[in-house]
Amino acid sequence: KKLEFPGNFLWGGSIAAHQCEGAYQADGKGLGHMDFVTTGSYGEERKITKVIEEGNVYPSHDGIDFYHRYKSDIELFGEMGFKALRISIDWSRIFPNGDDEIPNEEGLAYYHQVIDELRANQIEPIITLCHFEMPIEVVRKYRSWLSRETVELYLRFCETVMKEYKGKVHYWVTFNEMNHLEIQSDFSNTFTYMITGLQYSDLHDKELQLATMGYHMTLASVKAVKIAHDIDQNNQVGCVFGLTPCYPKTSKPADVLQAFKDTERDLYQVDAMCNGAFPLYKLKEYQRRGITLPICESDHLAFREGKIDFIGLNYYSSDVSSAEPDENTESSLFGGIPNQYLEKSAWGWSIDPTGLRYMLNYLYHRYGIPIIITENGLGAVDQVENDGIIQDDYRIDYLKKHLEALKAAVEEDGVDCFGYLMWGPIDLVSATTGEMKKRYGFIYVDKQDDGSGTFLRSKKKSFYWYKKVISTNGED
Ligand code: BGP
Repeated sequence: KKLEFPGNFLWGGSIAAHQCEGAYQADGKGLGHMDFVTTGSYGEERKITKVIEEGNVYPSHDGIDFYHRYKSDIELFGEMGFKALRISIDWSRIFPNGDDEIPNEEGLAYYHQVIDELRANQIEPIITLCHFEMPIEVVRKYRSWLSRETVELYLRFCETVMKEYKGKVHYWVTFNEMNHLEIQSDFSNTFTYMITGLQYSDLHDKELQLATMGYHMTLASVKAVKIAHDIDQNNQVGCVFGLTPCYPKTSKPADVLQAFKDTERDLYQVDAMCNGAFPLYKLKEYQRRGITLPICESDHLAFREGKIDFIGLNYYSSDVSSAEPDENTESSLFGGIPNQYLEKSAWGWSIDPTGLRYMLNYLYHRYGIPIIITENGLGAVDQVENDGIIQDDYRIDYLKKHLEALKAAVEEDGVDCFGYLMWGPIDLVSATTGEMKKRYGFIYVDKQDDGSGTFLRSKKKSFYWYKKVISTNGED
C-alpha cells in the first residue's frame, strides 16, 4: 500500500516574533530581553548589554522587517499552499512593561491584521505565547520566572490575547522549548538567557534557580491551558519541546542507561503537562539534590486541570551519550558526542531523519496524544548565483528525508501526527547565534550580518519544491 499523509494534514512553517518582526519600538512595544542581545558567531558568547548602546548591531531590532512586510510574506506562504503558520505574539507588544493596567491597543491591532491576513490566505494561525519573548521589565522588576508574579503576569497576557482573538485562533502553544533551560553544554548561557532573560553566570544558586524557573514555567503552561479551554472549548492547546533522541555510544549497558537518561532528561515537563501531575520521580531527584520547589497546595489542581491537547515537537538532530565522557572529544549541540555515522550541517548539528521517526514513536507511545512537528529544518549558508536563484538542493534533500521518516512514522507506525511546520520558511535571524548567515528559508531575504541589505525577498529552488510537496500532500 502506498504511504500517504492524512487529507487534512497541516502543511506549513514556523516563525517567531523576535526573529523576524523587527520594529522593536514601534506602536508602543516595550523592550524585550532579546532586544539587548548583540550578534555573535557560532560558539562565541553573544554580548548582552544592560542598555541599548550605539554602535552595536542588535538582530531583533529590525529582524527581517516582517512587522511591515507581513502581508506580502504571508502571500508568499499562501502561494506555496501553506495550510498553517506558527507565529508568536510578542508579549512586549501587548503589555510593554508586563504589568501595565491595560493592554496596548496598537499591539492587539497589529496581530489582528496578521491573523486576518493568514485567514484571507486560508492559512490556520498557530500561536506561540512565549517564544523566547518577554518584556524586559518582567525580568528586572519581577526576576523573571524565579517569581510567582511572573506566572500571574504571563497568564494575564495569555487571557488577554485568547479573549481578543477568540474565534479567529484555535491553536495555541503555551511555550517554546522551555525544556532547554536545564541543558548543560556550551549553550547553557545562550538558552538560559533566551528562555528567562537572566544570564547563567549571574545565577548564584544555579541548580535551585533553574529548577524553580522550570517549575514556574510548567505551572504557567498548565494554567494557561485551563484558561484557553474556559474561554473557548474549541481551543486546542499544546506546548512545544525541542527534543533530541540520544543513542548509546556502544552497547555497553552503562552507555545504554546513559542514553536512556539523556533522552528522558527533557521529558519531565511533558510528563507534567500530559499526566495531570508534576512527576514524583523528578521531585525525588530534586530532593536528593537538595532542591525544594516552591510548590503551593493549589498547584496540584492546576496540573490536574491543565493537560495539553497536543505536543509540538521541534526536531533538528540526534545526539550520542556515553557513560564515560572523554574530555577531549568535541561536543555536539546539547553536550553529547558527535555521531560518526551521520553527516553534519555547517553548524555541526548531525543530520538524522531516522531520529525524527524514533522520537515520534517515543512520544506517541509514552503519551498517546496528537503530535505536530512545530520545527524542523536545515541551517545553511546560501550562495546567490548569477541568475539570482539559490540552488538549495541540500535543503531539499534534508527536508525530503525527514518527510520520508515522518511519513513512515505516521503510516507504518501509526503515530498520530497532524501537521508539519518547517522552521523558518523565510530566512530570519538565528536564535542561538543571531546570525543571518545561518539560513533556513524557502524565501531568501537580503539582509546581512552587519545589518546591511535591501530586505528584498526572492524564491529559492526549495520554494517550488515545497509548493509541490503540499499540492501533492507529500508525494514529492
Ligand atoms: C529552535 C528555536 C527557534 C530556532 C531554531 C533554529 O531552538 O525554537 O527559534 O531559531 O531552534 O535554531 P538557530 O536559529 O539557532 O539555528
